[in-house]
Amino acid sequence: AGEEPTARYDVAVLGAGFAGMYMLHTLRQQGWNVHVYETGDDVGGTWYWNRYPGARCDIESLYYSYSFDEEIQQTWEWSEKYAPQPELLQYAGWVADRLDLRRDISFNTTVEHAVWDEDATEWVLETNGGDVIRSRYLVTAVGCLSAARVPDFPGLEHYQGKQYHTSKWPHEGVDFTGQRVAVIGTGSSGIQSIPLIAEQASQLTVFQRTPNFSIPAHNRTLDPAEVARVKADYPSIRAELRLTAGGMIVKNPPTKAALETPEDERRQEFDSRWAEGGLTFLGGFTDTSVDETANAIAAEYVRERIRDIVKDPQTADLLSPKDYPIGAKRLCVDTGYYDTFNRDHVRLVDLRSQPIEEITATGIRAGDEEMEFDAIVFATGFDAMTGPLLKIDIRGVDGVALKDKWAAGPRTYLGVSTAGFPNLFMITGPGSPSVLSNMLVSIEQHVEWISDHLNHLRDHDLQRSEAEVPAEDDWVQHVNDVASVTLMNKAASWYRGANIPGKPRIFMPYVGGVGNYRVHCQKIADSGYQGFVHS
Ligand code: NA7
Repeated sequence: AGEEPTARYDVAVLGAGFAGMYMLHTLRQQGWNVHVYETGDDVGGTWYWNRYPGARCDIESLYYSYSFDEEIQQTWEWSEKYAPQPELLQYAGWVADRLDLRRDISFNTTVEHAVWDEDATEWVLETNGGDVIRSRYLVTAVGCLSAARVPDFPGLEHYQGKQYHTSKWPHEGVDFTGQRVAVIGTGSSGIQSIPLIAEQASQLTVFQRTPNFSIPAHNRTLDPAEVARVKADYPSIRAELRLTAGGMIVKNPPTKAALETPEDERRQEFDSRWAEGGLTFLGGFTDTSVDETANAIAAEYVRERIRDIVKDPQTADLLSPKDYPIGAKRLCVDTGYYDTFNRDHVRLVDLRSQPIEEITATGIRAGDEEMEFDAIVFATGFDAMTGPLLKIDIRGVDGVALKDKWAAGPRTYLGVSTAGFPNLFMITGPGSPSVLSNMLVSIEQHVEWISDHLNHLRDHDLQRSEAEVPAEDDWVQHVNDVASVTLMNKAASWYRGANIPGKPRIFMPYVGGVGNYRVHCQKIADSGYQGFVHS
């Protein structure tokens, strides 16, 4: 810590995705000396990394976009209902140009260590290039799904073919024409990429451990009249979104319970939501996310649709989730996923009956069967929420490592700070709604709340802010309590760390809704930041 720093800032921000970009802009406008460190060679975060075929947002583009700048939201033109990855990346770049963000971002730079220096009331950061940076405040904008994970299949190192992880996709793209391709994993990334990989591959084998519920996207080009209507009404729509549960527009929000609705009417409701498509499929009834019987009715409806689409009954059955409630994992949104399994050159391998024993030099041995592949695509997900933070060696008061403090699961106050780590603020951290919401809504709220907090400190001539343990304990308890009244705890999901062997099983995001969360955070701010010690 005695080393001469390469640079000194008021605020260092880690990550130049939508969160880091807005954090930089906001603080810079408010007169802070702020700098961003980004591993990639440009802005965009999630949309910079996830370049696999079919990568697309599952929130409608008109709402998955910044709302803080009227000119930005009026000027940018979205082409489709659900924006494809290249367009989202282009949007991020365009915003960075307009706001001249890149001049305060160091690209190709990863902060590997962040050590709190109590005497100086500063963070001391060290990058992969060996630069040492001192900053009073540290804001993480590292995302929730950015620590990619390839399971350690035996023999992986011997494989001679090409291998890809969906979130580390080559920038030049991949041509699978004429190749025998394996895709391992059937989460959103698998479900979006499989139909497109099938278009090219001569043979496609999908390795599924757990089937997901997927709802058709019914993606389409946006109708200019609809865009004009939304844009004319943006301020009020955005204000409304901020107070919803998920930061999404739910058409005809639910007024009735599925269990109290006659069967034909219930079916009509599901039919119309299926025809509309997308994440709000479960938005028809008040009880599907809390009542197991109501939930089972919705789940059976989707299984029926799968049986309608997939011609081979055994494949249809394997693709049908049966052992967890619908919605307990984020719904997938697809274009032609189930139908892809009707193609002669596409095969589904069920890992429950035929587990992967080994990756060989030429392919995969599953059960007793040895298969050859020219390429393996790992659509195996992420070490979610805590992974991106714990990749960084963060040490707080008395040198305590964040990974040790969180050994039994993440503990935060409001999802934004953690006791023992003063002047560290997390955007979309564990304990915040983040991954359960429209990320842009969550990001804007966090950025504004954090900057208000920093401005409060500056205005009162204070330099140090730390969450108190009792406030943190209460928040962790509250996050658990609200999760336990839903059915969200009933699936082995990455929300609970269940995809990573040995990771503590704690429900990480806050299910109370972005609206309630926002009101609560505002109350804390208005109280002069109750639960924080300022000095
Ligand atoms: P997900 O949703 O975590 O999906 C990962 C998939 O990989 C899932 O089907 C997993 O099966 C499978 N997986 C993980 N580990 C293994 C092993 N060891 N063997 C076989 N299969 C495995 O990640 P995505 O990238 O698809 O999507 C992440 C989020 O991005 C998504 O929720 C949206 O919010 C956007 P499992 O279910 O664990 O049995």
